[in-house]
Amino acid sequence: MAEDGYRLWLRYDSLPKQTVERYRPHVASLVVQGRSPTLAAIREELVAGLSGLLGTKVAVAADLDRDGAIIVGTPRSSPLIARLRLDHLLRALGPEGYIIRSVRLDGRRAIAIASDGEVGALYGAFHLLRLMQTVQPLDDLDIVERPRLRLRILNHWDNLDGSIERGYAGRSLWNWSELPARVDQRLRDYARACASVGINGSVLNNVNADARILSAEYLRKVAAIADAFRPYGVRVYLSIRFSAPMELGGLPTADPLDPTVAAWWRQKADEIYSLIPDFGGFLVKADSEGQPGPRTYRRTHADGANMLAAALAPHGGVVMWRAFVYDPKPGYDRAAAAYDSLKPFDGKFAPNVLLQVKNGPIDFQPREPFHPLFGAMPKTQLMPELQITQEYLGFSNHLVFLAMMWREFLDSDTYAEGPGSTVAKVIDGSLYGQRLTGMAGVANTGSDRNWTGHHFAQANWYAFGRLAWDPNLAPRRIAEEWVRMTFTRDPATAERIVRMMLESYEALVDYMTPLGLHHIMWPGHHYGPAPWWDKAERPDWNSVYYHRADARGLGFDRTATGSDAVSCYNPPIRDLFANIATCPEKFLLWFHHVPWDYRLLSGRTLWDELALRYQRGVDWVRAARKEWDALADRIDAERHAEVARKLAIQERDAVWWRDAVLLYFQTFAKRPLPPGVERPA
Ligand code: GCW
Repeated sequence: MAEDGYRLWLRYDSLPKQTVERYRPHVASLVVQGRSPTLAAIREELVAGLSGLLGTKVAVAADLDRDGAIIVGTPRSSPLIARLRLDHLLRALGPEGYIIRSVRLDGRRAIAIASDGEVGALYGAFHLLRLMQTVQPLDDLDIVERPRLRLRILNHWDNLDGSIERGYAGRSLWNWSELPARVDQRLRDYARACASVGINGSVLNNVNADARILSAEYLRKVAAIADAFRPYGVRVYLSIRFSAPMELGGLPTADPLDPTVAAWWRQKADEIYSLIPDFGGFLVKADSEGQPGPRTYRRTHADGANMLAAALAPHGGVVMWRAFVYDPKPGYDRAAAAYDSLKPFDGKFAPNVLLQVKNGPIDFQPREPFHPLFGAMPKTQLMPELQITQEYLGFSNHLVFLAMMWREFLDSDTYAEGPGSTVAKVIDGSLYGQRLTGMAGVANTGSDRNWTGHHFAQANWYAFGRLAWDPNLAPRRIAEEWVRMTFTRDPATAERIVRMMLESYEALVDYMTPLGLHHIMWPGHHYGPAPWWDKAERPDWNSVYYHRADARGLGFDRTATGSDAVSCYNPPIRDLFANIATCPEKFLLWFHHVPWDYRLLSGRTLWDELALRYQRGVDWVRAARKEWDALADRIDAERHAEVARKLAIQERDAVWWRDAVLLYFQTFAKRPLPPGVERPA
């Protein structure tokens, strides 16, 4: 089999002989009673997985006829599962939760995978396969799982012409011209991959939405995709264009308080649900970067969101209203813009609305402090939006394991209700009892054979799913699982790759935007450095707006002497950020304009430290290349070579970043590069 990466982490290549011997008594047959598309998917996955891993075809039985069966299902689908009397517990875990337990039935040993819902049973099946793929013991299993967040959703920024905004792995997976007549097999594999990590929703189209997605013609295509995803528990959602009633419906207005507009949306919702009974809902980018919205009619975000929510509510759909709004006005700081526009609406959104907020207040930078809205809207259902695709992080050319960034974000303490009010607790409902919870990730998938362009970018798709399932998971654990499933089961080799992944995030921050720098990428495409950029149509699309370098120093003063955006945070974190002496150095230039000779914790001046960080980033990439080269005989040749070629690009880019940024800032700092920092060639 060509190792082209198509199988992602769902590679079921045979285990070493000893392991097979150990597993065989536990996996003698498979009993999935009942009939439904999801039960069929469970059977298919387990037959492929178990047969592949054990190297012999697993027996499929109708009943418990021997020792060592795997029985899977719900109390309703499977009389065997019903006999375990787990109903009470299963109901408490919900239709997506599951139990995997070693049991005895009629004196026979078995492993039961039980859930109150068929999709939960499917998740349990993937969990069992993961145990085997990562060579865990199967004796005395007693696993109880349930997702901590309800909506675990990929956002595809896919356009109807097949291009993908910020997509670096080929074209869209949705072939609109073939649909609905032909549904690519790949869509099923996409849904399998999503289900294997618990992702249960997919927004198919770009938030910069084309109104035509809601036309009758496209809805039929969308319905065909929904049919393909349904067995795997992946619901379909759509991004809508707020002005669609005008563009599609021919109405003279899209005013959310106009009854004809509301009626148009209600009818549209009815039409959608008649085709897709389990349709998830709408994602909305309104009044942002030129997109239409309620503001045109002097209406508010709440007016807009609630009107759409009312259309979806009778069908159980939700509205994910994006908080990515930032309109320049005099004295404005983009880092406070969304906070200023949305905080006043806390408590004003309908029960089926979630406010979808990016992790940081600017825009998916390599490192940002958490978005202050997470500590400011106790009466609003907040849902973070993470970016899996690496718009500002080297596209699909750089190896960077994003779970590290997401962990930092989720662990951030908002202090909204005193210490320990972490973002994770805000969004999982434990702090405010938020009922509808969720997490969105802007997808990095495309038509490339390996789905994500870089083999290691698959790990970010995987990590997003795992963290949406459980926002408390440790990046190390996620990386270990993924590496063992995807690259190697050899513990020593796996450990070396895991270490690379865990270090990669800080290294990328070092060579791109250390010490709190941000948004100094090339304008438009956002690849590579352009700290000098000052020609954009809006000031806040210029690099110079963000770094504010001058003869005195570097960084954006967001304290009271500057924009005061720091006051969006709660005390004491606000005061910690606001004080240059206590501000974590990773956010120093985010909150402060710092003199070039200011001493950092290392005892070095800002200028020297900055230069050394860039060098450290470059050094890491060089070391990573060596480390990867040393693994050549442990990884299949094809994937090894492909990753090696990407690492070479990463080194080129790290050097480019270091040289461009340092040479540019040196024109202000007028200081020599410290020893240990290479002179640009
Ligand atoms: O990150 C920025 C991107 C835009 C994107 C926008 C958004 C979809 O540069 O391409 O548009 O954010 O999140 O709406």
